Amino acid sequence: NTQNSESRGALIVLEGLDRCGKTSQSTRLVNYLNGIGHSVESWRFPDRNTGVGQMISSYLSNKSQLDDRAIHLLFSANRWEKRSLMEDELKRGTTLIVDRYSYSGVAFSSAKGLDIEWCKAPDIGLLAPDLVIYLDISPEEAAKRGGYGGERYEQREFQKKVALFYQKLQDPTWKIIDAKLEVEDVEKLIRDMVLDCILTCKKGKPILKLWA
Ligand code: FDM
Repeated sequence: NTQNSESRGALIVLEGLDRCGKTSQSTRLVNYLNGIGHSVESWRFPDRNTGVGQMISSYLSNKSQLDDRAIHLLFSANRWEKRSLMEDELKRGTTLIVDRYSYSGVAFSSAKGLDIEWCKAPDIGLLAPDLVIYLDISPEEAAKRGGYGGERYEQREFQKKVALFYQKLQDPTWKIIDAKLEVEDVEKLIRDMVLDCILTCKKGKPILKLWA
């Protein structure tokens, strides 16, 4: 095994309001990185494939009702159940491009009126992202993009509140991109940030813990 123990992959998270373009940007990014020979995987939270994920999915599609705190903890558990696999992949040198993470967890639950510190607590100690790319779009602009789907939370007034809580979560690992730019321009900005981050991680930047 010639893999240098320091040559790890990067944990990169894409965040933003519904319809900011993060899912299509994440697909483009993964294709690009694959094409230039990087070891990369596309991830997303919630991961609806686990038992916990199925409970979350049923809640989001309004097929079940859950207490606000209970669903918050399920979203967090859904990240914890993937934590060690994520760490293994990073140590193996794989870069993970993750569509939503703890910031969604805290922003969406806080927007319902739960205390922000209470919301952060269960995610303390998860793997900290090396880079968070926030695709910045106003709730008004997002709503213009063909309307929202039928899932819970896909409503304009609620998205406005979510945007305010995202702002409170910004830290030095965040890079903010204007999501109203042309798709290709957003893509180019993301590529440059990501390549830079991958290099820093390769050079031995340690894996840190979130909000610790
Ligand atoms: N969401 C997502 C949360 O409320 N908490 C979380 O921890 C996460 C990861 O779930 F409305 C919300 C955000 C969104 C919904 O997300 C489902 P996708 O990206 O549409 O699957």
